[in-house]
Amino acid sequence: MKIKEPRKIRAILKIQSEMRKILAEHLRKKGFIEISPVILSPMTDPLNHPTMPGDVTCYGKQYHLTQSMIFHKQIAMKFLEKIFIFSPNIRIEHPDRKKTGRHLFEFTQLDLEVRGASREDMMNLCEELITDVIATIKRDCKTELDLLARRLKIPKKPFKQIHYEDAYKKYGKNFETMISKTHDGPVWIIDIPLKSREFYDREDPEKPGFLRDMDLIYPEGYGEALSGGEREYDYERIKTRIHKKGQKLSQFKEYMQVAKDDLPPSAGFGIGIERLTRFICGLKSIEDASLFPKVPGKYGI
Ligand code: ASN
Repeated sequence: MKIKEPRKIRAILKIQSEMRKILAEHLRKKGFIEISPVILSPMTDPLNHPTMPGDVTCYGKQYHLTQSMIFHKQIAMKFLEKIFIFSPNIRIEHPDRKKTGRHLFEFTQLDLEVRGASREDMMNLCEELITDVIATIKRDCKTELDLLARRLKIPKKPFKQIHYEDAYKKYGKNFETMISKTHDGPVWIIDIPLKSREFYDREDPEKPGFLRDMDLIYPEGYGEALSGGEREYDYERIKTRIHKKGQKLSQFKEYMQVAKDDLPPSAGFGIGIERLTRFICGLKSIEDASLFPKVPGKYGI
C-alpha cells in the first residue's frame, strides 16, 4: 500500500471485508450458490488484449493461471442455475499499465453467472447489488469513511446507458475516461462491437456485428468497474467466432467438448473487488485497495 497510516489501512480493509459480506449475502438471498475458485486450468479466458502467459507445469502437463473463470462459469451452468465466485485472477499485463492506477496483475473478481438470463436481467441485478453495497457501507462504516474523507453518493437506478458507438462519437477513443470524469453516477456502455470483445460474448441476432454485452463505468474518474453479457452457447457459432479471432480450437479443447454436447445459454459479469474498494473508499490508486498489491512491472510480496 502507498498509504502508510495504519488507521487508514485498517479502515480500507474493514470496508473491503464488509463489502464481500454484503455482496455474498445479497446474492445468497437471491438463490445464488457460491462455488470455489479455479486457479489452474488447461484453458483460460484469452481476453481481448495481450498479456504475458502465466503458465505452470504440473505432472508434465501445462496449466494456465486463471485470467477469468468464464469457461468454468459456463460449464457450471449445466448443474447450477445461479452461481458466484470470489475468483483470484492473474493477468500479467504490460508494465505500462502500472500508471493507470486501475491495474493489478493479481486481483479478485466477484464473478457471477445465471442460466437462461438476459443482459438486461444482469444489468438489473448489478444495479441492485451496487446500490445495496454503497448504501450499506454508507450506513455501517461511517467512522471508516470519515477517516478516509470519503463522501459516498447512493446512485440512482436505473443507471444511465450509452451505446458504444455513440460514446465513441461523442467522446472519442478515450471515451471510458471521459465518461467516468464527466458523470456523477455509474454509466453502462452497451452494444460493444464484435471485434472489441472476446469470442464468448453473444452476437446480437437483431444487430449483427454487435454484442449482447455491457461494461459499467464508475463516476468521478474511477474508470471501468465490470464487464459481462450474454454468452455464446451454440457449438458452431463458437467455432466461427474463435476462427474470426485467429485463435485455435485446441486452446479451448475441454470447453469445446462440453459445447459440442450441451452448453446452456447464460449471462453474467465479473466485478473487480479492488476496483470497487478503490471507488467506495475514494482511493487515488488501486495499490491502496490491497494489502499485498501486485502492480504491473513492480515487485510485490
Ligand atoms: N468475468 C467477465 C465476465 O463474466 C469476463 C472477464 O473478466 N474477462 O464476462
